Amino acid sequence: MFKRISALVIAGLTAMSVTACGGGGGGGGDSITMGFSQVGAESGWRTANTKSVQDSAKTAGITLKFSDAQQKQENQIKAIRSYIQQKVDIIAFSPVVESGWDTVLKEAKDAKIPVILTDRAVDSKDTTLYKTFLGSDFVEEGKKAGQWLVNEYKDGKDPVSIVELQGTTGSAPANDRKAGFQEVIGADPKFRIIASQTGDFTRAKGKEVMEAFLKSNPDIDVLYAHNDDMGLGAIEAIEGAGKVPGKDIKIITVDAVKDGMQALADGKINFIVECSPLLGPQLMDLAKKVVKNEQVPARVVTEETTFTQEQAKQVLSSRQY
Ligand code: GYE
Repeated sequence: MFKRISALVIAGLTAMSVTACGGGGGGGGDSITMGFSQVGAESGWRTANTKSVQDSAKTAGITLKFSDAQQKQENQIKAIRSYIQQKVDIIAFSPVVESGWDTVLKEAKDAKIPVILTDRAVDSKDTTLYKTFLGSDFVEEGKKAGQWLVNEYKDGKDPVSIVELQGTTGSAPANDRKAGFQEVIGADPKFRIIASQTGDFTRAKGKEVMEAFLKSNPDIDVLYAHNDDMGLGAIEAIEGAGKVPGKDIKIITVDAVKDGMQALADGKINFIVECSPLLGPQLMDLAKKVVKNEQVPARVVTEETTFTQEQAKQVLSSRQY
């Protein structure tokens, strides 16, 4: 819609919208409407991500239409179709799984509504279906988790039995965090993944699956959980089984949300790979550029670090999420 209006009308509209909302926003009053389809509210990471998107839309003066898909692709497709119908200026979404987006993305393209992928990727061959992808490098995160483990056991020759709690089946972070980890630990046959199952990125599922792992495998050395929430659920299961998390079973997780960092500082988790949910400000900047038809990079990677128990103690009080 935005592009079809002449510059004069845009100037008029801008003046109107600035008056209409009392001149607030502070983002230059571009009068952009963004339709955002969020994955769900499955984890602490997601809650922080939603807040970041909502807060920065406000700051940027972008009108946000927000919907929560409750981890269901069909709900996201419905939301995107409704944004197309409403003729929003731009659509941003975090695809719950990687596959199956071509049809709806083609519909957006035909309607000349640009799309930005945020947080998670799609596996569409046609990369003209979206303008850019903003988010973490999940393979790299998996590698960092693997590198910590390799280093931790560098002097030992005994087999190391690992259980893995995967994220949502078919999601980019689950696929990539598994692949990156596997690539690094695969170089040494002493590392054995003895069980690997999805915990859907939630605490409840993480606990439930870990309970089952503990029942069928008496000698687990390490848990690799694709996010903090599943790791936190698993800690409850481990304690429930009379074992000491962080000691009897070493735990590596991804995200570094406050609760995860607290457990790390308390010695219950051993290592966390950071994944930043604070994508909102960059998303709004990209959206403004895309709507103005300015060039944006095809891929924007979030900068991230890792935390040991000592590092967690130092930064815990200043953690934003
Ligand atoms: O790690 C997990 C969340 O897509 C990076 O989704 C995100 C992941 C995050 O549920 O906690």
